[in-house]
Amino acid sequence: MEREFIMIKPDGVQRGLVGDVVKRIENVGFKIIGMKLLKVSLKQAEQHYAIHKEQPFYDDLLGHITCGPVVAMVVEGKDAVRVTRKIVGATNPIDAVPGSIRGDFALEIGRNIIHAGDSPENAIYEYKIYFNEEEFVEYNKIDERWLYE
Ligand code: D4T
Repeated sequence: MEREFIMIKPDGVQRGLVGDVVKRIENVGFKIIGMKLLKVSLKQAEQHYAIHKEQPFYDDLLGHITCGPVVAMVVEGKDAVRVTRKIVGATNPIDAVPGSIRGDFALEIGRNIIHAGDSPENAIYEYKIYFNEEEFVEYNKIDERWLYE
């Protein structure tokens, strides 16, 4: 099973959207194996967004992700990265289709509610910034035999 890293950003937490986001991730059948509320440190933010270091929006990105609590999650499931990215929707909410999280809840690219790893490798890189392997809880979900052939 693939793992995906998801973060509900400070705008999502402040707007009371934690439940809506988690519901959509659970609905599709993914298993939550790690979940925490935390305030991202500058060091964590720099690691997380290292790839965007040269971008003009980098400072705003760091400022926003560190400005208040976030909810960090790791989920497991079949094609977890590709499916989560579909549930999340396009980076710019203008392009995110209705029915996706960003399409339904966001208007601006710098306030797009949620982050999700864009490849299995990046998801692992990112969740290691926020979680130790020992924090993950392995268990069987009762619907697994009905979700998977
Ligand atoms: P994240 O990483 O938040 O899941 O977003 P995406 O994977 O969908 O998009 P991204 O890495 O290209 O962008 C990271 C983050 O930067 C913000 N952003 C992006 C911004 O504020 N202005 C911009 O022009 C771009 C391209 C939004 C998401």
